[in-house]
Amino acid sequence: RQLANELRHAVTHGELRLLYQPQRSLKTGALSGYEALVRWHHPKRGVIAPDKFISLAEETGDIFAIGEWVLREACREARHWPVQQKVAVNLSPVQFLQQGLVDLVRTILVETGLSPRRLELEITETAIIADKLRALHCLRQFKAMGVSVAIDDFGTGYSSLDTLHSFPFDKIKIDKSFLLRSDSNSQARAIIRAVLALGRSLDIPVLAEGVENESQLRILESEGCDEAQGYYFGPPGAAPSMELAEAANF
Ligand code: G
Ligand code: G
Ligand code: MN
Ligand code: NA
Repeated sequence: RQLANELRHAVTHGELRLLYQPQRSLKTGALSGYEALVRWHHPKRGVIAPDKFISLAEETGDIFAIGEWVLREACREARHWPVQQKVAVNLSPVQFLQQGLVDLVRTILVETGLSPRRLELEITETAIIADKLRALHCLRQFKAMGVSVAIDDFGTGYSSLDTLHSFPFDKIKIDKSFLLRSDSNSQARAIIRAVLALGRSLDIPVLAEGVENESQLRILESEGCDEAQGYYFGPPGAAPSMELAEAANF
C-alpha cells in the first residue's frame, strides 16, 4: 500500500513530530509531567494521527525505527525543558517485546543526558500478557535503572487484577473512555472509586485520563485521585517553554 511505503521514509525524511500533553498532580496542583504523542507531518496528506499509522507500523516493522525516534526525541527535548518534569513515552507492545529494549533505553538516556528519574514508559496490558516472564524481567531492569513504568489504558484489557498485582508498575492510567463514556457523574465516580481502591491497596498512584471539564475534575478531587490528564488541563501541544513554566508559578 501507498501509505506503508511512505511510512518507511517518515523517520529518515524527518516527518515525525512530538506533541506533549500536560499531566497535573491533584495533590499539589503542579504539572507533574508531559505525555509525548507522535504526529506524522505527511508532505501531501497533512498531519496524520497515530491511530492512523501506529498499527500499520506494527505490521510493517517500521514501529522499531519510529519507536526509537520517539524515545530519543522525547528524552532529547525533555533534557532542555525549563522545569524538571517527567516525560511519558508510549511503547507499542511490539516494541516492548523487542530484544534489546532495555539497552536501547539505557543508551538513549546516556546519549541525551536525561536523568532516568524523568522518564516514564507507558505500556498496555497487551504487551505484558504476550510474554509475562520477559515483561517482568524488563520491568525490573527499568526499575533498577530508575525509569518508571505506567500501565496505560487501564481497564480496557481483560486480566487487569492479575497483571496489576504481579508487575511493579509505578502508575495506573485509567483509560479515558471511562470518563468520556460515563453518562452520569455517579457512574464515573463509581469507576474512579474502584480503581483508586485498587491503586491504594497495591500502593500505586492513579492518573485519570480524558478530563474535559470542571465537574469531572471535582469528582476526581473528591475521590482523592492522584493525577489527571485531559483537554481541561490542555490538549497535546508544544513542549513546555519558559513562558509556560513562569505562568504555572503565578
Ligand atoms: O495523540 P492521540 O490521542 O491521537 O493518540 C492516539 C493513540 O496513539 C493513543 O492510544 C496513544 O497512546 C498512541 N500513541 C501516540 N503517540 C504514540 C507513540 O509515540 N508511540 C506509540 N506506540 N503510540 C502512540
Ligand atoms: O492511549 P493513550 O492514553 O496514550 O492516548 C492519549 C490520547 O488521548 C492522546 O492522543 C490525546 O489526543 C487523547 N486525549 C487526551 N486528553 C483527552 C481528552 O480530554 N478527551 C479526549 N477525547 N481525548 C483526549
Ligand atoms: Mn498513553
Ligand atoms: Na490511555
